[in-house]
Amino acid sequence: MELSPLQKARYEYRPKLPEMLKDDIGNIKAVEGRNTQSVSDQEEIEKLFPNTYGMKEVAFAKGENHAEKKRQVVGVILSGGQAPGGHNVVTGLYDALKKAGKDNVLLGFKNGPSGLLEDNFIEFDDKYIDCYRNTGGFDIIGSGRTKLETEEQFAVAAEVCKKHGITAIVIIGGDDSNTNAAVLAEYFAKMKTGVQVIGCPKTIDGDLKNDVIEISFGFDTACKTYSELIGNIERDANSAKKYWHFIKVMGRSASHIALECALETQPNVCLISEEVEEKKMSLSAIADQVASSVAARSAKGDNFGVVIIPEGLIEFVPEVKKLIGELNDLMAIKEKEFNALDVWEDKYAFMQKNLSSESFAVFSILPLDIEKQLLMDRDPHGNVQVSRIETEKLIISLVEAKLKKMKAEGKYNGKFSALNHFFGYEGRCAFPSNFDADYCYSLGYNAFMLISYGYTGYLSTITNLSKPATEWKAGGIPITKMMNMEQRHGAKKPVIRKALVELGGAPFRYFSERREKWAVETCYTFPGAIQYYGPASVCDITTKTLALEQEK
Ligand code: FBP
Repeated sequence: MELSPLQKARYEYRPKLPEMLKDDIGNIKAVEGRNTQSVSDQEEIEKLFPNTYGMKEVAFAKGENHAEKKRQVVGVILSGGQAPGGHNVVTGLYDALKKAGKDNVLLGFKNGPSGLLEDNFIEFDDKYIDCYRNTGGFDIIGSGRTKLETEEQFAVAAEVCKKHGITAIVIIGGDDSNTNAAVLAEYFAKMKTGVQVIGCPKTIDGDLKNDVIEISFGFDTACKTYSELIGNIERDANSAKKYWHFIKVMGRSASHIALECALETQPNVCLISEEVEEKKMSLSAIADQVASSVAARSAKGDNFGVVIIPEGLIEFVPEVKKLIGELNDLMAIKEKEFNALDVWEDKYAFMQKNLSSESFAVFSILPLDIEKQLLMDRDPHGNVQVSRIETEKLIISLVEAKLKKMKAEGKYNGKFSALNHFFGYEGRCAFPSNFDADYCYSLGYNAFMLISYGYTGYLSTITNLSKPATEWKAGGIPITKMMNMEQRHGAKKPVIRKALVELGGAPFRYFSERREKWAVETCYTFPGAIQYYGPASVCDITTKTLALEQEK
């Protein structure tokens, strides 16, 4: 494989570890804290996890290692969407495991959780691992979205583990994958397989966070990648002074990415889905908000601007949420009947017949392309795939209609020429920033420490992240601590609570206190490309979201 100069240089980068993990593994001790309980629904969750509920928080510190010494055969799985730094979780895990014992083995299950069920893996060695250090992507073993959730699957997984003498499985995933990791850990404990399960918090979306997970890995790099591009577009807009750019950024549900990009680049408008839901804003109200910025800037002679739109927006607009809910249910029951229809007119008539009159009214005013996108294949959970809906084009068409009306009423007399962009996949496999490279390596290294001390059903945690890496703290938290009961596909299930943008939180407050000015004036800021070499003040900074959340 031919290597780029940066790739070669990044192979040499030595990720920073928290101080307590730097020592010889023989000098790292586990210190147990308080017993834990789930964030809510304690009784129900305790009943569902009799073997793994209520376990203690763990912190690592310098001191004599009192773990039982045994040969470890660990299997690792990358689950769900790619996130920068995933390779470093694997390399950190590998390095710790080999440091603890040369005959320890790391197996990588291929293409996500299905690799475990299909007994499809590779055994890592130094040569293979060294080709993936500090690089983006999940191509070291591939990823996938197969869910590990049924007893039949768990039984197959137990067989595969037994066959290879596997002592622990590390699942690198988001909220759903780590929920499944907890269920698998409980099953392995109940069946006395002796196989431990440890999770690592991954997702660019940033919605796997709580009082013990300060940030999920990949969020930092993905936001910096999108912010670089948005800053470049802002500069282009301010140079040419002739386009309004509508930029959708990824984030399946939560608007953390959109908000962080707005804090980095100060666009004219950034929509926040959680606010749209809270204020029950209709599509028309959203279009009004954008159109008023366009009109105010135009009145000053500025017929250009930048709008950031979170990927999940339309699912938070009450009227569209209702429509999507009905469509998901309809597709779950009548998908075959619908797919048998060839021409659009018949599909449209099918909708008219099967949707409620309110939802059909919303459906019928959407542009044709959006109507078609809403009817595309569902994801494995039966949900609409929002990354494939061109919300940015929908907003442009709604704003165009508003401005036309305003022009007719003599309230606007500018020029509106709009361009659309979608930044999502561009950021998921970028070379991890120094922050993500260090954080991920530490998460993987620390996952091995949890394994060596015999813990199961834990998530690897690295905290104090707004401080330099040497001051970071390493530990573990029982996954059940983060759970509550939620209605999922017609049944109540124990799940890790998804963290949406908090409207009372410091990042949103910072944004909302400034956005009126940004809407009218040109206040753009240009973060530029991620820097890997140079002063720490440029290379090691984390996100504004984390800095604001941890500001005391
Ligand atoms: P994860 O939650 O699995 O990390 O994935 C997040 C994400 O990148 C979302 O932002 C996006 O909506 C989705 O994946 C896209 O999924 P796919 O890769 O299947 O197109």
